[in-house]
Amino acid sequence: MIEKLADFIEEVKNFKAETAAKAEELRLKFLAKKGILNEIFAEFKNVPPEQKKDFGQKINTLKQLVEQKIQEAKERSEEDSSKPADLDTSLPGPNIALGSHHPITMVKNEIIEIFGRLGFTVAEGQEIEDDYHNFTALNFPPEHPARDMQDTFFIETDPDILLRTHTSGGQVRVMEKQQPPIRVLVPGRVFRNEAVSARSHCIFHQVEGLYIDKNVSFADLKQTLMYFAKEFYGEKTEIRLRPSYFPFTEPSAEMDVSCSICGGKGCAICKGTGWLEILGCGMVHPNVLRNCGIDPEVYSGFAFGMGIERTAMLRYGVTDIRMFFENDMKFLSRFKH
Ligand code: 2NM
Repeated sequence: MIEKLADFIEEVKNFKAETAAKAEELRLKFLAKKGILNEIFAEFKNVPPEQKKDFGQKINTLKQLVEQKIQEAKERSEEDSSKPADLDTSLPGPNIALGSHHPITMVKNEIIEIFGRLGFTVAEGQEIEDDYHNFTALNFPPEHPARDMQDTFFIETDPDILLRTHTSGGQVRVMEKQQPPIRVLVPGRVFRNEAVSARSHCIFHQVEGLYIDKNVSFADLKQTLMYFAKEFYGEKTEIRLRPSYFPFTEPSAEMDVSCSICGGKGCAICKGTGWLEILGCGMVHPNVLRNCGIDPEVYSGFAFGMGIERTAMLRYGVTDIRMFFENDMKFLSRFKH
């Protein structure tokens, strides 16, 4: 009997409770009511007195071994259910595909940020405008070519409603509501009835700015736009203004910056001129101020407008404006950082 007990101890020592089912088998075999341990206890009374001590110790050893194996199996199965056996938690995790801002959004935000430092806030305006806010209030004469079907998308059933051709209507709405001082940017999508090509699109984005207060002069306009140019294109950037014409400003100008690609020497991007045309600007026409309920005898102001696509094309070396509207993942992933 003593030898049999020693064999059981050896058996349990070598037993590997790999699964919960095998541990249960072990428990049933040894600890159940009709299990081996109870059988051996029953034998105890037949053991000769001089072997009783040794026998008793061996039963205890066997019982503890069985319980230990079952406990081990239980602990292992708890670990297994919380993590797969072959997971190496020291390895780096899988890459999570992150999106990125659209290049138009990035350029728009940078422009807003630069003018924000000068106290400009943002107004949204509306994409569907009426003739008054898009043209009439802005001093467009009744026969101006921009009012033509050829240039503007009108709502078919109502010739008074149109898709805005610039965001200036948003500035008109700010002026109508608020007396100067006014410092506001209106970014947004605009629409022109034009043929789509690599250089122009019928939908594009603009940021327009407006500054109105007492004694605002053309010198303020120049300094403000020079600050913007140096912040956006770099400290070495130079600006020049060429006379131009817009119905809503007088005088009007177009602003060039020294070519940031060649540093002004002349290259393919600036077509050998050393200059890039980036925005239109001018002093707000007195008629516009008057139309919006601001007294031009008391207040003056400047305004400017720039195309975001054109600015983004120069910044990122994009040669076809249509790429901004394609949602091509290969193109867009270039702007991840
Ligand atoms: C430009 C160029 C020059 C402009 C004018 C106004 C307003 F509402 F104040 F009259 N907003 N934007 C303006 C002036 C826009 O874009 C090339």
